[in-house]
Amino acid sequence: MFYNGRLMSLNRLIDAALNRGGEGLRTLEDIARFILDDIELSGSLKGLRHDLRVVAAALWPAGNVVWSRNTEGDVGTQIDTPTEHLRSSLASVAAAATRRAAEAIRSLEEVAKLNNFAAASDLERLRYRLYDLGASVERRLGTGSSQWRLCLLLTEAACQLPWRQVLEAGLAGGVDCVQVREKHMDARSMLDRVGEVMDICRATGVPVIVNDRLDVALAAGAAGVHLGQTDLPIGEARKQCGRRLIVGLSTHGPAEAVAAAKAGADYIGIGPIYSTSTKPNLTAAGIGRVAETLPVIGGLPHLAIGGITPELVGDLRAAGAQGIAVGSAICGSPDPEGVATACLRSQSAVHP
Ligand code: 3NM
Repeated sequence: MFYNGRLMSLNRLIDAALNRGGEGLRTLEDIARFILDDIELSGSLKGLRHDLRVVAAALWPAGNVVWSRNTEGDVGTQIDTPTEHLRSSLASVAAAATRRAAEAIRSLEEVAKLNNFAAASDLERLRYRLYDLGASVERRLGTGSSQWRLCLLLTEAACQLPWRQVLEAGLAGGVDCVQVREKHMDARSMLDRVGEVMDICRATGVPVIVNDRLDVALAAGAAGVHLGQTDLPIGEARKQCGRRLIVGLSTHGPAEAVAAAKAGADYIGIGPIYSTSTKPNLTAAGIGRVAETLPVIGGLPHLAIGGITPELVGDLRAAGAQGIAVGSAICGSPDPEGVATACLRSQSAVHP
């Protein structure tokens, strides 16, 4: 065995790539194991980590590789990218871990081509396995839609005060999601409006969802889009936005709710619970709509919707609703903050 400068450098590359690959895989494995509680998925990731080690050990004896380690002399340890420390959700942590491991395996693959083409193909297969497993972890995590407690449906025409004031008051009152719902705005105005709403929400971390308009949600970089039953089907929307957006769907009864869950909705609206001037053509289903829907959606995040006022929240909570979406009661009030606070207080009063 001889060591010249070039071989040492190659060993350093292999050592660094193996470490990076192992770290990425370990991150995915830990998410599958501790967050998702998915033994099968974490087992598959562990198997992949093991197989990577086996292929690498046959190609490059571990002793030589570690012997060449030179962290202090590694120029790469000083390179930082602006996004390296920013992760907006666990799904983006998983995506970054997949990327990291895939890049590492790709480096090893290229180097393996120097002397062992069969091993390079083995590494390529491992990389494809990684893509599938990484995608499974991301799918299982969803896009980060959580179970919101109070979503403000923001419509300018429904506001008694200027809409910005309503939004700020709603946020002060504890709204944890905002849906921009402007049915009659053209795309350009909608894009501007969503951008302004996002600016106001930014400091609070409250996500902004765009009603109906997938194109506007994507262009604005919003957190999500809320679709109705006659809008694009979820599968079609996903073709355009992948897991970049939270995708919510309005449902009116258990059958639509089950279909929404199967189609991969991140959350659903359950409505209309009470009659509402916001959607006068819909017949109120009553509190039973919540009771009949929750058992069939397997814990999917949801928002009860339709004519909800603070006085009605206690009943909804008692029926099991974890979250509500409120439009006219907040927008139409001279005290939007007070209404939002009262809604949240009623939720907590029933189920502390
Ligand atoms: N969707 P408000 S009910 C926008 O059942 C909307 O899908 C509904 O607003 C549905 O709080 C509804 O003003 C109106 O009644 C909700």
